Formats: sequence, C-alpha cells, structure tokens
Amino acid sequence: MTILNNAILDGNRSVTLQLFPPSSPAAAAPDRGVPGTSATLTIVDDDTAGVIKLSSAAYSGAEGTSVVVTILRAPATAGASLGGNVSVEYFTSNNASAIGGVDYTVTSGTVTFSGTETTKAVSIR
Ligand SMILES: [Ca+2]
Repeated sequence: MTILNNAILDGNRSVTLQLFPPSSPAAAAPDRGVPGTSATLTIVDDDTAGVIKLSSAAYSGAEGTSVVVTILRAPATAGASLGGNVSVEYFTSNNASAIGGVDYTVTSGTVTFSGTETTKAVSIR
C-alpha cells in the first residue's frame, strides 16, 4: 500500500485494512468482525503550516511609486519541515496618518503558499 504525499494540511488520518473471508471454503479464516481480520493504519500528516509574517516592521516608498512588501513563511520550530497549501489575507489598514484613496490605493487580497513555498510579494501603491 502506497501512502500518497498530498500537500493538504489535513492532520493525521486513518484507514481500515480489512480481510475478506477467503474464497475457498477449505481455507478456514474468520469472517469480518473477528479480531485479526481488520487493522487501522494511521497516515501521519507531514505538512506543517509554519508561521506567516511580514519581512519587515517598516517599509518606505516615495509618492508615485509602488512598494513591494514581502510575506514570509517559516517553520514554527527550528528543523520542522514546511508543507501543504497555506493562504493568508492581507489588507491596508487606516490606522496610521496616511489616508486610503488619498495617499495610497486601498489594497487587500489573499496570497497562497503552495507546498514548500516561503516567499510571496504584494505591491502597495
Ligand atoms: Ca497532508
């Protein structure tokens, strides 16, 4: 039995392995439900979302230009592996001195890190 390596953060899953009664009546094996005729296989999820964060606490750009903001994905703990698809929403927030629509273009969206991707860039104008 081959366990597929999906890229979904789906946690551990299980599947039941079941023996059917033998087709030959001469073979004396128990029917289903008898101990020894079934077992549970646990499929261990190797995908971890990691931690999503901005590459910097501060960016700067002159009027009339675009600023590229980098969003990073890193393992939550050293040595952990990344996997699975992770989406994060972003938006510009009107809680500083600049005014959306006057000083910059109000921006929002979603970025999706696929598989082991660690970097995404969004543009703020
Ligand atoms: Ca998985």
